[in-house]
Amino acid sequence: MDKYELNNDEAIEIKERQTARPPSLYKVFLLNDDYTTMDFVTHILEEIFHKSPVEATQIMLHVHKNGKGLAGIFTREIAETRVVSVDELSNQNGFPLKCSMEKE
Ligand code: TYC
Repeated sequence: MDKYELNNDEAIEIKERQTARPPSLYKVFLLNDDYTTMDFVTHILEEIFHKSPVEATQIMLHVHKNGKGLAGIFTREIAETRVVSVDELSNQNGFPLKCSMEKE
């Protein structure tokens, strides 16, 4: 962003940054639990995270075995929206499925 200051009747341009900073990225992880069905987790990965059926199944099994797994990497607002969508769809279907967000 440029800033303009008046000095001796002249406008002096002060360059504060040469280039725009790229947005921070956030990892969204799905968390394992004992109650959500494997089918529902796979459905979430396909519908909310746009994974193929094969990849969705692989991620779901990874979460089931290891406790958590990467669903995707997004800018902050998109990551927050995905987390809320998982929460809403899980609640509507009576599952306790949760996800978490971590800044990269
Ligand atoms: N552990 C669950 C089961 O045995 C399946 C599951 C996988 C749940 C991934 C949540 O994020 C999850 N039914």
